[in-house]
Amino acid sequence: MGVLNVTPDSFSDGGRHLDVDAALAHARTLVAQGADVVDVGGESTRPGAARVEPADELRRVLPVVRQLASEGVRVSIDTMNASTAAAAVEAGAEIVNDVSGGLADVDMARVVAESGRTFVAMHWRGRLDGSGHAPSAASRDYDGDVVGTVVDELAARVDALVAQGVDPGSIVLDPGLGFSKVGAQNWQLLAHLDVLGRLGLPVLVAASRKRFLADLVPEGAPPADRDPATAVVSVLAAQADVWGVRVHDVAGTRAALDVLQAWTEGAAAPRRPARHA
Ligand code: PMM
Repeated sequence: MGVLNVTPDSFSDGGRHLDVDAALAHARTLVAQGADVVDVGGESTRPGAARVEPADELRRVLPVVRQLASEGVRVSIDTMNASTAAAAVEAGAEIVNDVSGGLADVDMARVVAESGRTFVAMHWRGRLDGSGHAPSAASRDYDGDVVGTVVDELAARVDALVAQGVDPGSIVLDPGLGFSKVGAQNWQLLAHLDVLGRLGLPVLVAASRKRFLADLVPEGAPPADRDPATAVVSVLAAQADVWGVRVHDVAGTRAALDVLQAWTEGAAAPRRPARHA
């Protein structure tokens, strides 16, 4: 899954048309590099980021979603707003990706249930204080077991979504790396993806360029310098049998996954019996 952020700071080349054209060009590059899905988002969810009016979000993402879908690209809409999700699905989006897992908008579950689309439900303890995204320090308290707690909270989310009519077969779970988690907690979640997998639903991993990878590169390095680390996470996540990885650098992750594929085929190739074990 390639990330396409259609926010003012991502394609800041002036007029709307240029923005849409630049977004489409980037999306096509992601597909050419091997993305199976393009995840289109119009609201930054970084801590401290201001909320975006649903109407503004929709203006940003809808032309992009519609055009990409018409070109046969599999589109995911990254939104916490049910109205945006509904319009994007109408325009051809096949996946709804909600970092709040349906918690931020009471109408999201209904929209997803009615659409029958795949729903990515991320683990979220976010707090929206009216003006923006404001995670509290308390939201990072997992009583000593981040893995068990996140899995329990996602299981409860699945139950609530299903009770609201969402087909359990359409749900993909995401541990929410970087959202109300400190560095080490992200690594614990990654190292125990199997525990999340025991809920029996597909898993999406979205580690790309996140803060917790910054410790692995020289201090002050730009976020794109986290791409090699992201690609390694993608390989390890693939080995843990996840459904998908959401990344900015599709080319790097694709190459890394191709290595894993070739390696796996090498391992499976027949050999003459018993010269070297
Ligand atoms: N992270 C961001 C945005 N959307 N969606 C899912 N499912 N999981 C995530 O962890 C996630 C997301 C953070 O913003 P970015 O676009 O800068 O990566």
